[in-house]
Amino acid sequence: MDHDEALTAIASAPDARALQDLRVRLLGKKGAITEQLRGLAALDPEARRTVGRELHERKSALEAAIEARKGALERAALEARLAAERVDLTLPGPRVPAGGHHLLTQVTHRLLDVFRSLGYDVAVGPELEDDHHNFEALNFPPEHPARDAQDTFWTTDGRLLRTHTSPMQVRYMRERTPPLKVVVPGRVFRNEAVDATHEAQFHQLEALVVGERVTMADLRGAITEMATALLGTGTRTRLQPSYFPFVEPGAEFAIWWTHPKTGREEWLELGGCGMVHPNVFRAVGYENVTGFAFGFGIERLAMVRTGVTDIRDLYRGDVRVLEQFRGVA
Ligand code: FA5
Repeated sequence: MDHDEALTAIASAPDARALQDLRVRLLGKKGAITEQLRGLAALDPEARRTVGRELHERKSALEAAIEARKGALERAALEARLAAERVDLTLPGPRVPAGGHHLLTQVTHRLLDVFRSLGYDVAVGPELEDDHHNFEALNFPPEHPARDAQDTFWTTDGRLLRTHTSPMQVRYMRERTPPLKVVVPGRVFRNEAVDATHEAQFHQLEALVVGERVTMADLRGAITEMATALLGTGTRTRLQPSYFPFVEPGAEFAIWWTHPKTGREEWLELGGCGMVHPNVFRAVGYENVTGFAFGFGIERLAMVRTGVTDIRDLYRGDVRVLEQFRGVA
């Protein structure tokens, strides 16, 4: 290979390995140029100078060509890699699925909207309660059989997970002076044999109104207004006598509605209500006032509105169940 052929071979070496082979063949210990340089020794001084200069020039030219080709190959490799790894910043990003509120949260928000629009304050209370607020001050004396209906979980220091939202009646009244109107949403607990309609933890909404000459008619009106706001004008409500130690008289209330699945019209029993018992007012130091209270299960309302038949489905955390209820309440 003469000098020009060598330069052409270098300039068209397809990759680093081919280039390295050429370097060895031309400039290595046994390379063509090296051999020729070694041959200089046999020449006379005059020829050695001219041939030697020429050989060194060629050697430098070959080295420069090899470096240039090496640089070109490296640049080409880098460009190929950049092209392969190219990111198109104008592509739309991966879709993040939009979250949503749990059905129970939606129903709770809807209820709070209704009561706020009726002028009620919204308050929340502790889930870990004491016997005094959950029972005593609500006129459940120790050993009273009504306690059995609300068996719950106790801590070793004698406190308990509240069985209903009614203890907030006591806490709220102690912190205010009448007149007052408040609703209390919250989680409650019972030592329950769990089945399709009973969970060991569920949610209630409590309402309490206290003032001068608050009557049972006001209670009826408040329940009807809530039912109307939820289900539309003309919704009928019903009170049936019942017993809770902290109200007298006490009742269960129901609303007349059309079941969304069966299409049947029927009474939907929601919860308990009544006029605040004088012993409860005594416990919070209120005099010369009357009031009403009602409380009901939020799961119950959510289930009948959506056709969920097993309360446990609301707590399984299975998105296939829950995502059916985006924006239903
Ligand atoms: C009470 O808890 C009273 N505090 C309600 C009340 C408030 C009466 C103010 C008078 C004045 P009761 O134990 O009936 O009442 O429960 C009320 C509602 O909670 C029931 O109607 C039902 O809808 C719901 N509920 C009760 N137990 C469970 C349970 N284990 N799982 C799901 N929901 C339940």
